[in-house]
Amino acid sequence: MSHIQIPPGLTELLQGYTVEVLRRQPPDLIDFAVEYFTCLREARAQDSDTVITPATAFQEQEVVGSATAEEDNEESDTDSDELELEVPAPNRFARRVSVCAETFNPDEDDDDNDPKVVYPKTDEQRCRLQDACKDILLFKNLDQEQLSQVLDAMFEKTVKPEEHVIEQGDDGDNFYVIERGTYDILVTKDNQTRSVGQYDNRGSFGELALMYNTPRAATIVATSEGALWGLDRVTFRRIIVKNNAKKRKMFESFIESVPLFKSLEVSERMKIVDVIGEKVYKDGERIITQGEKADSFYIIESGEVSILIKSKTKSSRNDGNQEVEIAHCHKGQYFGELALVTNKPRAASAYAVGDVKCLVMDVQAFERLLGPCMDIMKRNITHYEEQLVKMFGSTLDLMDPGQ
Ligand code: 1OR
Ligand code: 1OR
Repeated sequence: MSHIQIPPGLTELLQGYTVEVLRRQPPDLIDFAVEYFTCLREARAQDSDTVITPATAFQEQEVVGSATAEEDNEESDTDSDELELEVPAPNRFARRVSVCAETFNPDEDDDDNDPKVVYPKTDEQRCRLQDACKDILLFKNLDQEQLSQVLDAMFEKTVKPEEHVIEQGDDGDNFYVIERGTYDILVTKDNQTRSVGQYDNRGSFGELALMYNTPRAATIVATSEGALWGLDRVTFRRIIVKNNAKKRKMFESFIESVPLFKSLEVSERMKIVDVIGEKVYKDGERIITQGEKADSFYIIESGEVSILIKSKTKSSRNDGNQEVEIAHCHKGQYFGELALVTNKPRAASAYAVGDVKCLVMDVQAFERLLGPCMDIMKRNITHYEEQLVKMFGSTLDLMDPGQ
C-alpha cells in the first residue's frame, strides 16, 4: 500500500497558525491565514541565514512592531520638556513589519504594565483639548479610562502657515487632532503632487501610518496658523488600535449586512470598521442640518431617521417654510452622502425618530474607502432627483440649499 508522506514542517506550520488563531480570535480565518503566512514568508526573506520557526517568526515581528519607548527615545525630536515620560519618536524599524503584526498585536494585554505617557495640562488646556476631541470618531468607542489616558498623553503643537506637519513617505510618529487652522492634504503620485482635500478647523489625521504601520500616505500642510493636539505612536497603538480589535468584533457582522457595502472585499470592510465611530441620538435630535457644511457620512445601526426638507418652492404640500418629510431611513441604510458627493451644503435635515445609533465616517475616509460604492450612491442620487420632481412638481435644483 502506498504511503503518503507528511512534508517536513507541515505539522509545525499548521500548529503555529492554529495557536495564533486560538490566541487572537481573528474575525476572518482566511484573511488571518493570508496575513499570518505572509508574515512568515517576509520573516524568512529578511532573515534567510537563520532558521525561523513559524511561531517565533510571527511573534518576532510583533516585538519589532511594538519596540519600546527606550529604543526610540534617542531619535525623539518632540518638545519633551513637560514630559513625565518621554514620548517615543517614530520607530525606524517599523516599516519592516508587515500589516499583520500591527493589526493583531493589540490583542495582547501585557502592555497594561507599560509606562504611561503624561503631559501635565492646565485646566484651560484640558478644556480646549476636550472640546477639540469631542467629535473625534476614533475616540468614540473608548471607555472612560482609555479616553483619559489618551487625553493625558496628548501634547499641544502650534503650527505656522506652510509648515509640513506630516510628510508623505515618512514613518508615523504621532496622530493629530485639529484644534484650529486649515490644512491641505497633498498626495504625490508619479512625481505629481495634487491636493486631494482640506481640513477646516476640525477633524484629525495621521492615523493610517500608526494603525497599519505603513509610510505616511499623504503630506499635511498648514495653510494658516494653527493648533494641534498630538498623540504619540505607542499610546495610539496601545489604546486606539487595541480598541479597534474590539470594534471589529462589535461591528463586523453589522457592516457585512449593510447593502451598500456588499460589493466591498472583506479587508475593505474591515478598514471601514477601523475608522468609523458610533454616535447616539435621542428621539427628535437633529443629526444633520440643511444648508450646513458637510463632513460626515452616516449608516443607521439601530432606530429610524426622518429626512426633512425646507423648500422655498411652494406646492400643494408645502407652503415654503415648513419642513416636509421626504424620506424615512431604517437600520442598514445610509444618509448624508449627497453633500459629500456633490461638495455642496446639506440638501436636507435628518432627525432621530426614537433613540438612534449611527456609525459615522469622516469625509476623508468616505473618499478614501468608498470609491467602489460610488456608482450605487450616484444611482440613488438620480432617484432623489426623480422624486423631487414628483413631490414638488418642479425641476428645482435639489442640491441648492437656498431652495
Ligand atoms: P497617515 O498616517 O498616512 C497622512 O499620514 C494622513 O493624511 C493619513 O494618515 C490620513 O489621516 C490623512 N489618503 C490617505 N491619507 C489621507 C487622505 C487620503 N486624506 C487624508 N489623509 N485620501 C484623500 C481623501 C480625501 C485619498 C487620496 C487618494
Ligand atoms: P446630504 O448630505 O445632502 C441630507 O444631507 C441627506 O438626506 C442627503 O445627503 C441624503 O442622504 C438624504 N433628496 C435629498 N436628500 C435626501 C433625499 C432626497 N432623501 C434622502 N436624502 N429625496 C428623497 C427621495 C426619496 C428627494 C427629495 C424630494
